[in-house]
Amino acid sequence: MIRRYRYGDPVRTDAIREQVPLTDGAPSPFRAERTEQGVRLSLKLARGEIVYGLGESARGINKRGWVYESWNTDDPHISEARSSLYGSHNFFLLSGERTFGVFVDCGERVVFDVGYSERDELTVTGENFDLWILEGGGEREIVSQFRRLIGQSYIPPRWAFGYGQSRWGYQSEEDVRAVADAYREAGLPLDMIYLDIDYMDGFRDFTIDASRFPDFAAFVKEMKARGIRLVPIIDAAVKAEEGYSVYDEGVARGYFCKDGQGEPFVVGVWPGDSVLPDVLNPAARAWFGSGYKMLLDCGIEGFWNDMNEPATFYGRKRLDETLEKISALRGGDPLNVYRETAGSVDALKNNGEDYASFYHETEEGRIRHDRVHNLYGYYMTRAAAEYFAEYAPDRRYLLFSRSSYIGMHRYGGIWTGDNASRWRHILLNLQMLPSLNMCGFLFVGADLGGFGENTTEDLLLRWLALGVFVPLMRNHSALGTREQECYRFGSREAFRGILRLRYALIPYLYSEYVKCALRGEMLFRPLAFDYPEDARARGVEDQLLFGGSLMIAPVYEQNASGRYVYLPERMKPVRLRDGRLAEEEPLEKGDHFLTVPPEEVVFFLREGCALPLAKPAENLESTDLSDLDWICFSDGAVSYELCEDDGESRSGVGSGMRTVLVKGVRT
Ligand code: MIG
Repeated sequence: MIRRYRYGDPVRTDAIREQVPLTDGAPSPFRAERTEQGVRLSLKLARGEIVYGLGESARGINKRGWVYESWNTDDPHISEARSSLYGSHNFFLLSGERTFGVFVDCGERVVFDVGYSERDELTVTGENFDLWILEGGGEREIVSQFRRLIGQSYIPPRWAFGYGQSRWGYQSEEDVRAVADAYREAGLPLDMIYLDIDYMDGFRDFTIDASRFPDFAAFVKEMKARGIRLVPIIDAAVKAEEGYSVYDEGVARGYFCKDGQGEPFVVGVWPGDSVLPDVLNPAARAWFGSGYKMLLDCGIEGFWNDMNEPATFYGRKRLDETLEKISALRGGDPLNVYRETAGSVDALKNNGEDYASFYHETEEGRIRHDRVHNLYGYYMTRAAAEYFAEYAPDRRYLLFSRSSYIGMHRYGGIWTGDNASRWRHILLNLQMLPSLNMCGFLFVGADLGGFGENTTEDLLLRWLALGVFVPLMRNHSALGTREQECYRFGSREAFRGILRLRYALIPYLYSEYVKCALRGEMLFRPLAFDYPEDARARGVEDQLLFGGSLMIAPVYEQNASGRYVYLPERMKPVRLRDGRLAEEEPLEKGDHFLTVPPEEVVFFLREGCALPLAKPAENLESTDLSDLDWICFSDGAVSYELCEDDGESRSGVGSGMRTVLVKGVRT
């Protein structure tokens, strides 16, 4: 059962695919009231009730005990203290005596106080929004209902499930070749190398620095011949510079966001003074999307969209005013000068008043940015996806974004932004997975090894041991941090074993992914979704069900020799040791301590289930998907639904479903 209520006058988001008439009256079980902060919905939380959801946000799988604010923000200091990250995913699910889903649909600021101000109260505060309440069935049914409403999740080409190496700082062809060579020499599989902003000419979108990449198309071809695809970054802001064709064209057609006087609003990002393509304007969106052509023509098949919160280092007007203010301070009390200067310079970044000073030309008319702020990354990514569909209608492209909103899950995936090389961030990575899946985002991943700060070998091994199960598997790090390509470390064999495990898992990962996308299901589920009667399972925050057959329980603590795992039923451990997968004796329902050195990976096969495995290979192309091995946990025959589509056409998605009967032998 679905109810929709409207508060204020929300701008259309295009998150929802199906229209449902508005309901009148009180939105039970919420109490709705007008407060100074806006419309406030509230309800009492019962003891033991769980609040799942909110996509990309900090804290646990259960969101209780914190306050979350939907306001897409570029701030690289991710921690549990944060309320806003890069995306806004306003769907949550209450689970307990009552089970229902809630979606707060709007592109402006919304605050979710989930037992922060009052431990037993949940409040949602916003100004203009559609409120959706979904009831009927358990957690999985409600999620599927929601997923039907928001439409089918993006399905990337199969090669996008390979392993990719990235780093902010690869400057040239030579740098990229060196990475490819080192991976090959070390016998480590690799499918992608990502290009960060340095490949561009002066950080100008849709350009290539010819001094570092003299023949880009030839280079793309050369790498592809080695089985490696290059995946360039695209930044949201466009350099404001006369003579640069993207800028000139956009200005001539009025396709950049404008200030109150109708002039392009100037902000600072990597290229210096820049302007923001008005991706909420359909014509401007089509135009910006067509910019990707230049790279597609060079043979590029995948992109990552960055800085699309949109991130701003400064608003140009505010920068000028701030400089004047600072000069006027000269000669004053030094401590005061310092404080005022530091404060006002700091306030330039992602400034809220700047976000309230420029406008979009949408189908609904001229709209101030802060009313649609959380939609910008979504529409930038949609611009690319819509163009790809024009460029090559039946082809799948790899596409993921930093900023997002529900609805974007139909067009691309996301990476979860600038995490750091900290142990806690492995757990955060795990805890976000089910929340993101609920909101439709299946193609997701975190920067493995950590983006900021210096990684260590054991941290990277442990993080990869989670990453092998996650659709977007990318090792990425920031300029100036310790280099963290897998070949930089001593445990060659261990890295090789873990990366090859990824390739062995591709038939399973890909099949489960496609099924979840087509059927509106979650690839990663909290234990309680499958074992609703199990009180222990409801409290587990560091294990997940992965597809239909597996449960994962990675080690995420430094120096741990292993970990306790809770089994909600009898399961069979499968262990990667010395580069080989081995089945272990089944373990009974309950708590078990498993010893897992950093060189090993352990996961669990559910009873009555089968796991298809490819022979480990050097990359996806050389992985033989027709010659599978099977691990089963059953006395008799088990069936498994394998997806064997062509992996690259859009029309072929799902056509390759085949049910395989495998004979199990109970160990
Ligand atoms: O202001 O392009 O999250 O992945 O390496 C930093 C440089 C800009 C932020 C992205 C990160 C990327 C970095 N970018």
